[in-house]
Amino acid sequence: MKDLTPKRSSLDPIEIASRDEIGSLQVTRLKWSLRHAYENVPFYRDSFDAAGVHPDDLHTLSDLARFPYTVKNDLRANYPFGMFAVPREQIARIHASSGTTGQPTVVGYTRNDLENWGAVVARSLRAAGLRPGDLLHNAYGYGLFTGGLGIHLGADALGLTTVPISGGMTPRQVRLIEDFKPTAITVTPSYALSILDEYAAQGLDPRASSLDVGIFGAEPWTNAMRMEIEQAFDMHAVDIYGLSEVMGPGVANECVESKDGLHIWEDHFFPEIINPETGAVVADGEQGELVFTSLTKEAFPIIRYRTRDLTRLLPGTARSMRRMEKVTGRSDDMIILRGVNVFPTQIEEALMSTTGLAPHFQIELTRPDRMDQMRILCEAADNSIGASDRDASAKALSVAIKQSIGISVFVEVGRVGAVARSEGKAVRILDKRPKSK
Ligand code: DLL
Repeated sequence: MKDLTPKRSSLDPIEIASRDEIGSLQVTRLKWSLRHAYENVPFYRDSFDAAGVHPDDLHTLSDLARFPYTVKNDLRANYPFGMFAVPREQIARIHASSGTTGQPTVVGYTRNDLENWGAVVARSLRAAGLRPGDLLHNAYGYGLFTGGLGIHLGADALGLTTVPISGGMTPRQVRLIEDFKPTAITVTPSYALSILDEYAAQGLDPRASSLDVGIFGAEPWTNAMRMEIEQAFDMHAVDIYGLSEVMGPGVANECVESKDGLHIWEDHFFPEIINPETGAVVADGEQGELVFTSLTKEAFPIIRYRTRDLTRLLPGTARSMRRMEKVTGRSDDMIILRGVNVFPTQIEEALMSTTGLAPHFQIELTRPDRMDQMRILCEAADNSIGASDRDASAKALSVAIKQSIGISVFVEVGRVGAVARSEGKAVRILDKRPKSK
């Protein structure tokens, strides 16, 4: 793999500024953001008033803990434009979450917001090893989802040549990678695996492709998956994180030279980790739920937003800004199986350590006889693997899961193609348990 470490002189000065400098910028910006939200969004005025706090009460970063949290339901309750802090005419762009569970969540950006978004995504792509003139194959979905258009903004800001292919039509993805010879691909890790399958289907060698780096996010993925993808494509695989409510992709990104967690672009997004049960802020280094406050957003300021993503904060390494560890999962995706907490990422890790299996999987939950059961649907690495070897792999995986997580599960290993493929975010959990009333 190529050394893609960016030149220090190409970084934004704030990326390598002292902690004092970053902290004082954050205090100044936080004061602005709290006031902006309070004065322009009735929801924030009401919620601050109800909590008995005022933007003037913030003097240091730790004072932020006195302010109330914002949750997804607050955004839903203010559908569609109630959380906007500027008149609708000043909104340059609207994105929305797919809203699988009812009301979609709508977010907006002013022109300045789009510029800042482009700047943090450009910073993310540069951290991943890209430089002006590189060719990018952008396979995140374009549309209301922030992935495609968000990456595109950053690619423009960095000066890349962008192929806005979006997700889907997998044979064409391979064709254009082979013909256009991109340096990098931006895509969900699960869709990268579908593209990898298509390489095999076309009898092409992915290691011979032009790709030097893949920038993967929008869903949890493990270091074991990183190794698998890096090995398969002979390229770097780095993690990009973000969420629509806070901006979109580019809230945090891994540096290609260290790959040790994602540096949070703390000059725009202030992170906290809280205990999800008590709501108390926990110290850096401790696991919990990630909470973000925007520092510069005009159209859609977001104060202490509970992301439901579980991780921990770590000190800076390749950059001065703090890192978040790879996300373990969302609290909503945590399965409690007979009293044991399980995340799909733990299943992924066990799967990757078992031989003879492809990296695709789904988790099916059922409740026969009032007891929850978990079935892991996965598939053989290739079709030359016969039924008895597939059974042996199934056994090996259930033993690995029993040993590492402590739960008994059924494993079904099908032939190649048995598991539904993703073109964007993978659906990991099929919950077939009766809905509790
Ligand atoms: O997924 C933004 C994005 C697009 C990030 C492309 C990276 C690349 P949403 O659709 O609002 O936005 O979903 C946000 O996805 O709260 C996490 O649960 C999950 N997520 C995003 N990035 C990662 C990641 C985009 N790198 C939700 N690792 C977040 C784990 C991630 N989970």
